Amino acid sequence: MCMTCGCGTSHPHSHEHAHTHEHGHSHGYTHAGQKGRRLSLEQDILAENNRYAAANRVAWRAQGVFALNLVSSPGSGKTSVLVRTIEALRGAVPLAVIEGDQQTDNDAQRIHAAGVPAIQINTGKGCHLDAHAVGHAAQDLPLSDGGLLLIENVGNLVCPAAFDLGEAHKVVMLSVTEGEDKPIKYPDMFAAADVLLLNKIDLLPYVDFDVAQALTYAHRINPGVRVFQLSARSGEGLSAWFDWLRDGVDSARREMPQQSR
Ligand SMILES: Nc1nc2c(ncn2[C@@H]2O[C@H](COP(=O)(O)OP(=O)(O)OP(=O)(O)O)[C@@H](O)[C@H]2O)c(=O)[nH]1
Ligand SMILES: [Mg+2]
Repeated sequence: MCMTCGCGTSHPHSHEHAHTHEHGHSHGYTHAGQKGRRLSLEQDILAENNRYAAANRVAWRAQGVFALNLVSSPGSGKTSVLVRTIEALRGAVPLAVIEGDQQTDNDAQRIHAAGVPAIQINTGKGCHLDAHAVGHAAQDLPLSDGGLLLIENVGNLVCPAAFDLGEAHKVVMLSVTEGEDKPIKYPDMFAAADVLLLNKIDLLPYVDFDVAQALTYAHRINPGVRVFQLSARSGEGLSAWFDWLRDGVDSARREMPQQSR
């Protein structure tokens, strides 16, 4: 079990054991003695994840691969935007996708149907991808140098914030059906992301969602976050997102070390 977020992820080489209380009931607080142990386990797990993430980052930089980690709550439209992105860039940019979900390979099938190689990582009880599993999946994917690697994380606005996968950028998605207060309720995720995709803007006439307020909250948490307002349904706003992706791919290719070319 992952002690960092309390989920059921089995992190490689972590050796923590379930602790049972003799009085046989669970409660929401931690005994003082356990607190130090829990903190050090969290640090170990994150440090180990960071080592794998650093190795992924080195490998992807050497290959000129532009890697993005897409995060949001369940159902914001991550896969829908990925399918639209594939339809727009396929043929012009080498593409591959890693899909994270607790169960099913539904999303990987949607990506395959769009004509791009995809690997599904099922996390079981885990609520986020980790750098070790993603590194292995990336090695198994056919992706040419200078390509775009899109990683869809498990739908969850909390746990994926702490786990670097080696990506160039975290991209957080918020849809207009979720409420404008999400950036201040889940600040870690919005602080960790370089890009915010505000999706489902086709629904704005039908929902109470204050775009200006949402963006004020997002910029309060993360003043530098880059925002794209878009709709995977209508296509509105997608071209600016595609341009940003093309620029990122071009930069990753330019920064590729000479000896790897
Ligand atoms: N109206 C509207 N619906 C959308 C849009 N984008 C996605 N949807 C719908 O939202 C639902 C969820 O979309 P997905 O793409 O599966 O969302 P997801 O974030 O990948 O979901 P998980 O992988 O389960 O976290 C589907 O019914 C989509 O058709 C959009 O821009 N507008
Ligand atoms: Mg999805």
